[in-house]
Amino acid sequence: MITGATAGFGKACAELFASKGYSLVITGRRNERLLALAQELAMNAKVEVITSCFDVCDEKVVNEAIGALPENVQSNLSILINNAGLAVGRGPIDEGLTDDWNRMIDTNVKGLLYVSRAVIPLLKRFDGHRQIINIGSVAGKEVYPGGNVYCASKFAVDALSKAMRIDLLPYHIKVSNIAPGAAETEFSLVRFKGDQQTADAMYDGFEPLIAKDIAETALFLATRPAHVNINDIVIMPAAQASASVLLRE
Ligand code: NDP
Ligand code: 8X3
Repeated sequence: MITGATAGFGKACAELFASKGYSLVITGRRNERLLALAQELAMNAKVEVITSCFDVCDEKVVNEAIGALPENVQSNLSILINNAGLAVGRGPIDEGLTDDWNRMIDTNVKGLLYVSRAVIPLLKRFDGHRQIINIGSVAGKEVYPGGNVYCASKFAVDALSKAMRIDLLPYHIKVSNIAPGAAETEFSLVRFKGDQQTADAMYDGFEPLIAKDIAETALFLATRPAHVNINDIVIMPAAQASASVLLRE
């Protein structure tokens, strides 16, 4: 199951995992994108693809959507990629908007929790490789100017990855955290509320990561031998040395 499969990392994960023969549950809020992707994957990769359209922020809807998955899917769910997330706004903390703060905390922290709690019982049922891959961020490792609440939400993902690894150890559920640096997806367009020029400027003068880089990382984590878990991986553009140090040429 991949949350946020309608764009960016989630979509690239869906494409790569399907190409390797994984059946998928793809989720997101934009149903037309989910349906188009499911059709494309089913045609090209010939795997079973189920779409489940829901907002991760809505606890009741999350529980209903996961509860409504077909029985054969519920009993065969082996990997959850907690990818759905966003930044909204970037600026000094005292100028922050409550609505932006709520959207980031509700999606990146509470949404990840709601989905995980609903899916973990299914992972426990699966007889085989069980794993949760959380998409954190370099913003969950270091803070940067104007990153405040987004960084806090990703620090929470980092903490939850560590906590899940402890709590789920008895159930042989591997837990991994991927912390990417700057990657060109729809992320900045969402962050800057549709301002394409500002979004594009984020990637000026250097070569950012692309979504496929993260999908390949997720696949690597999911295909380690049974006795190996990669706990945490920070993956950056070669031109980025830390959250706020970029070589723009
Ligand atoms: P995109 O904006 O391209 O994709 C985000 C995905 O999350 C979309 O599929 C969107 O689907 C989904 N999503 C957002 N909010 C919700 C919601 N409330 N309910 C369900 N799905 C939701 O961004 P990325 O692919 O870049 O981001 C993916 C993850 O990677 C995020 O957690 C982000 O914080 C993280 N990240 C991104 C980096 C970057 O530089 N791009 C770097 C480090 C981490 P829909 O709108 O259809 O609901
Ligand atoms: C997204 C990367 O550096 O814009 O998590 O916060 S950054």
